[in-house]
Amino acid sequence: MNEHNQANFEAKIEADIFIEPKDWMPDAYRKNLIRQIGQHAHSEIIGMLPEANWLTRAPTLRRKAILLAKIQDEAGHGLYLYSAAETLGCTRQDIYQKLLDEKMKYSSIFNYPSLSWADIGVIGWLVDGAAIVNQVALCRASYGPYARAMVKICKEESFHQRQGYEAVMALAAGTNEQKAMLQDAINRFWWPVLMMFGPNDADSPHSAQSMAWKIKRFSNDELRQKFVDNTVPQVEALGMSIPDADLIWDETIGHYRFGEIDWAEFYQVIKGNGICNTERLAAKRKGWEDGAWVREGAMAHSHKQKAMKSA
Ligand code: FAQ
Repeated sequence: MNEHNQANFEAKIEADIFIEPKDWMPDAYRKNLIRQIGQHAHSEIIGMLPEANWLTRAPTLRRKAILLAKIQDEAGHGLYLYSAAETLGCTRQDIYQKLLDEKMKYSSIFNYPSLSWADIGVIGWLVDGAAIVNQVALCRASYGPYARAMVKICKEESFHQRQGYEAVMALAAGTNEQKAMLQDAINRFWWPVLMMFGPNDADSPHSAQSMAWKIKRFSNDELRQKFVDNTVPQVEALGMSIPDADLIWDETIGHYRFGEIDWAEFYQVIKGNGICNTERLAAKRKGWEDGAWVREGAMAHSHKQKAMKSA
């Protein structure tokens, strides 16, 4: 029976037929998906924090309304992804608790502070830009609920990326002070954004199996390269520079070559030792505790409704 199930699963993967929640799947496939989708969901909601830091200080009402809408979108992305993870048999409460207990990760990028208004433009442009490159590939992930969630998320991320670029274009066309603020934000975010794609392929423990299962369609290095190739011309169009002395266009391969990422920094950040790790988790723990009365109220309401229906 198990052999038949395994063969059926492999045939679907081979034929690019989505695996759906009620289909048989290997335990390791399920576990790996809960890990990746859960961490992805956590990233979306932790990612709200650096942007929320600037909500009260957005320079105009228009910028504030856009930022508010973007942050709400990120909450929505978290909800789609927690729901997708739940279709695999975990509970939202369990994986959320694992985030709070530091047993599950979230994207390294959100452990860097948002120090200036330019950071908000750069987060929309570069962070969402990197997220799109990664997530467009995930629209064809082999697990149906994950792939479908990604389609809607990518549409919204495209809006985020465009609004970010529009915000940095305004700064790039502004005063010398505004230009300097933008350059400083690019300098601080460039390398952490490249780290979003994960370790080099040779050091990525999950990649080979995730590629074989078609959860990942492109490797970490392939997606990072695609992001660099897409983004360098955008930086040039702004009249800004990239903080990488080794960055050059290589005509022979048709790609940019770029310098070595500081992997020691990356591993420190994902171990919990980044600039903002403690602050981010403290904010989430406080939110969870402060929201206890809402959960209790919702449960009491639900019990009351059930009792009324069965009466
Ligand atoms: N940060 O073997 P691999 C966004 C971990 S959404 C932290 O290569 P994998 C939208 C990895 O989990 C951004 N940890 O792993 C937004 C694993 O640890 P584990 C989030 C990282 O899974 C914008 C270990 O290292 N996007 O930004 C990172 O095959 C603005 C070994 O790595 C996603 O999550 C990292 N950067 O590949 C929101 C996309 N990289 O689990 C708000 C979905 C690696 O063994 C504001 N995820 N690790 O303890 C993926 O595509 C993959 O999970 C990768 C990593 C590519 C991130």
